[in-house]
Amino acid sequence: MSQALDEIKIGGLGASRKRVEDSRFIRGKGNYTDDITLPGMLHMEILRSPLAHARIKSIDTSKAWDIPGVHLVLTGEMMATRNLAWMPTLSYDTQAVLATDKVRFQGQEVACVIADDPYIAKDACEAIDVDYEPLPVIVNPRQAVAEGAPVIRDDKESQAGNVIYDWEVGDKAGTDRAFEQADVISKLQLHYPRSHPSPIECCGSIADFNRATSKLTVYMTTQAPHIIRAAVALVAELPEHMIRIISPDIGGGFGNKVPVYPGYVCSILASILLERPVKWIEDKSGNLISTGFARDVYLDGEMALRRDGKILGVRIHTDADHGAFFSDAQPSKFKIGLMHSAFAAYDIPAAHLTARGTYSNKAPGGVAYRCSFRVTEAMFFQERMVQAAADDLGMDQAAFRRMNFVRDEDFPHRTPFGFLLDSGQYAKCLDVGLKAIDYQEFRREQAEARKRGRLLGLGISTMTEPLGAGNSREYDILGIKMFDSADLKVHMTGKAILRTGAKTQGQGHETTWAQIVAHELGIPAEDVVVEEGDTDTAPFGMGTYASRSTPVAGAAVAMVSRKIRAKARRLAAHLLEVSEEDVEWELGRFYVRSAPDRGVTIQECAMAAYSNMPDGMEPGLENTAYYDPPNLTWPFACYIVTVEVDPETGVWDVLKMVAVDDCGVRINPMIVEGQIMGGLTEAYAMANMQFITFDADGNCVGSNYMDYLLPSAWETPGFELHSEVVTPCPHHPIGAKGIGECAAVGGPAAFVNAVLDALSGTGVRNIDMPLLPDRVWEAITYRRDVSGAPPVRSDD
Ligand code: MCN
Ligand code: CUM
Repeated sequence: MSQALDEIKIGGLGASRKRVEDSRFIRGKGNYTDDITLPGMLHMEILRSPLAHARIKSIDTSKAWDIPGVHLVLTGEMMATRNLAWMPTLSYDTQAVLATDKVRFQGQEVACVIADDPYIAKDACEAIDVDYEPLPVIVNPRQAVAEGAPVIRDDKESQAGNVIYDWEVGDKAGTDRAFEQADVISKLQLHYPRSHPSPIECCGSIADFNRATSKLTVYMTTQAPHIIRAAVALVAELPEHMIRIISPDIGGGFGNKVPVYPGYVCSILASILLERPVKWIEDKSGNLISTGFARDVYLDGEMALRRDGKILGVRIHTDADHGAFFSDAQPSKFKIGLMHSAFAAYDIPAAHLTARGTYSNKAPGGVAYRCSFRVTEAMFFQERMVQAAADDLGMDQAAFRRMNFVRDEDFPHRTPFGFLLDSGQYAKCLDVGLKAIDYQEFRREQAEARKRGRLLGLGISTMTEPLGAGNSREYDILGIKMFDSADLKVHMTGKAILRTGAKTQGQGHETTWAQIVAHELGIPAEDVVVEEGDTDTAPFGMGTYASRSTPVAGAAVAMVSRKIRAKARRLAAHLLEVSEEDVEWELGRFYVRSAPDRGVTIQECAMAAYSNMPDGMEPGLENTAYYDPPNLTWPFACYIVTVEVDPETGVWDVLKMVAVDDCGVRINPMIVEGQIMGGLTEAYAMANMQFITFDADGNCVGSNYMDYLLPSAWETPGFELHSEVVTPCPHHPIGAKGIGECAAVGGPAAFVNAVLDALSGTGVRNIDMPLLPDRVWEAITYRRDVSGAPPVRSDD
């Protein structure tokens, strides 16, 4: 007689449980870095360079020191005396903390003032006199490698020009052969513009050095607190056990809060020097102009095709503009992130990728913005290229994809670049999408509308994405292996606290991790409190990015719960006075196999762990699991958009968008849908309106919300989501795959493909994002491709 609990009722796997964190967020009771005030706290502001490239002739801080309420003025020269003027980046480069010799991008940190309040500090920044000698400016890779180009990184002895790396992966000879055999060769070139994660909360930190205890506590906006602790220990040469990093509530990260920024370092040094807490909170333009840029790559590819539509091979070349410092957070084996995940969803015999990275006079870029290390660029190019190739062959978009997909029976599938795809049902996802958009009917309407001069278009984007950075054999950041952890303590009354090495920034870990515990142990989710982000209490982990939390930390949550269950089983056997082999488990309860009525609940086992354990058993019911995943997880998505383009104005409207996401088992379907809708909104923004670029002088266009547009509910189209395709991840303990970035990665190509489909027959192959009305209008009117690469043309 089964007494198993109803999993959905206890908030287990598959329950659309309301987010527990929202009860504080929607009441305005969140605890963000800027909400924290410590006794005696001072405030720091940063002086930034107005110029993109200039030699610093002198910095006069005397007037700033004279302002009442100013406690400290930091310059690069002072930082240098402590060996802190430069810091290492996550890609084995160096980055200026405060400029000493030159400024290398507009918005670069030049000096800091620490004062009684932020207003005094800001005024004092303005009182600092910096004498700059302007230098020629580089804003794109073409200029970077031009003859006679100024060397941006003349601080590095080994650096002759502006090239950071030349890198390649894949099979060159095999790919060349594929091209020799091709009936048709299809080509495409485009620029994926710089974009910015732009979380609502800017970056910030409060450093609190206590001389009496020698302990440094830093509250800060970081997605990876343990990595920061290691970085502070190594850079500032402080003992690691005397450093405590606390990431409180984070108002959105989206990748912006992975890197180490100069502001963090300066606030730490200031607190050490002044022996008082020092708070730095970035302002919006500081955030937009200097932190966490993504993309900015030029992609140039070609596809070898057989007449019947079979893809024989692909070549891709990327030119990446990294800005003044190469600071990408990415696995150290790869120079251009996981760009070589491009075309993974398609069964392609041969592929070759070359990549060149260059410096420019722009803020350090290459941070992943809602993308697992350059996957966004890879999938965007893939889906634009696939559309172009189908068009060149005169083939149907959907049929071309279906013909080339990796088939269900071919998993695990090795891509030509070496990734191992775990599982998927690609054709099924596509079919669900085509049905939902009513594909044949739309094509008929489109042809009808054409006759009357109306431009309708349909864009498809289908992709699989590598999510969940680990396994430790292949993935590391600065040599630190990528795994993650969970620590579960079950108290005697059966309530529990769970901590992981991940760090939620809005994804809802406090809700979903408890659901995994509920699924594994039958402890109701509401009885499990989840805590992340404090290095003094959380087990070591690599943090949250690359949608790695569910694939790695989430797996650790399942594994630690299973360890707890194993001990609880021994306690149950003791309580039931039978041997362990005679004990069976059902959700929340152990029972005697031969007498199912005789059982004990997990809560009774918890009580026994503290009050009635068998002789020789270690008391308590706690454990920790470190999880090193065997592979990445490979979710699949099919996004289809229909649009109407106004030929008079170039304005385009979304008629309908459908999204079919297969992320394996969904822990919390409502949260997954929220992740998809948020990602599609960002995808729409990138395709339609977001514009961070640079004029010829290196002035950043888009350092404010008048120029860099965030879509509101008013602009954002409706999305129709489909969840019927579920391919459990074969190597994840609960079958889940990551989802946090899929829609932002796969979405943009669907919009762009739709607009270009509306323009089919005009000869226009490409319009660079964002597809602003004037660009679309120009393409329609002059029947030519439109590039958005900097310098922006208005300043040509
Ligand atoms: N989930 C689930 N079932 C699955 C997969 C995920 O229920 N099969 C749930 C997870 O438990 C988690 C959420 O969905 O609550 C996202 O999970 P996952 O895909 O593991 O991604 P992460 O938690 O690692 O989040 C990182 C990802 C990244 S890298 C960016 S960038 C991004 C994103 O999440 N930044 C975000 N989504 C964001 N959402 C918000 N609100 N704020 C951000 O800063
Ligand atoms: Cu890639 S942006 Mo997220 O990985 O934090």
